Amino acid sequence: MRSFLKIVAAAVAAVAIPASANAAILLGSVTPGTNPYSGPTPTYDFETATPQATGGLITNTSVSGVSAQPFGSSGFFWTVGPSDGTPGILDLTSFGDIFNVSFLWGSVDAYNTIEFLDAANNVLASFNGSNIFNPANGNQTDPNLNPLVRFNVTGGEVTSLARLRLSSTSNAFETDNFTINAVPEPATWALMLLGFGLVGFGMRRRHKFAPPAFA
Ligand SMILES: [Ca+2]
Ligand SMILES: [Ca+2]
Repeated sequence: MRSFLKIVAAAVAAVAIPASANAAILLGSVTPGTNPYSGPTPTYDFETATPQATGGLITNTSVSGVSAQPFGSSGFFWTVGPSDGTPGILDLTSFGDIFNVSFLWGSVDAYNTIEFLDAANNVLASFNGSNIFNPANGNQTDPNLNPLVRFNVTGGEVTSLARLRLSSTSNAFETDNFTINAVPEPATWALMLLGFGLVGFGMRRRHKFAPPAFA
């Protein structure tokens, strides 16, 4: 049991990454989109109720001049803009440490903005469509303008990132297939460690009360 506790202590120490002076949220990669989508298995594909996403509109219908389903997206997608509502918020507080976030950004426009916020709505990082591709002209079929974008989270932002805020001053900022690479929040960790502890205790008990062997 003592060695088990040592392992748990080491694991907890490994998870507790100290804040870095270079803490940042950086654009990690922009991968031209494919049809059908071929990125990581999404955390949120909007095919079921997604209460984590508020504002904007979750729809499966493109509307000319308002919003277009991202190239490679299937079913429902999330659109943010003057016609559908802006901003849109994706709540990430059910996650603990977050290491990266990726999603399908459809018909990238220069006037699309994504902000990474902490729990007090301080802006940790901000990117617009021109940071993704130039010219960001909203083309609805060009893979370069319908890419899988991935943002890497480092340092203290790993723990402080609480939500995404998508906004667009014209129609529209369309997305699908958000993938959140994270570990469970601390309360969930505590439950998991308790579970491991109970398993270990059960194994000890079984060992202790094993019937004596006769030779
Ligand atoms: Ca979808
Ligand atoms: Ca667009």
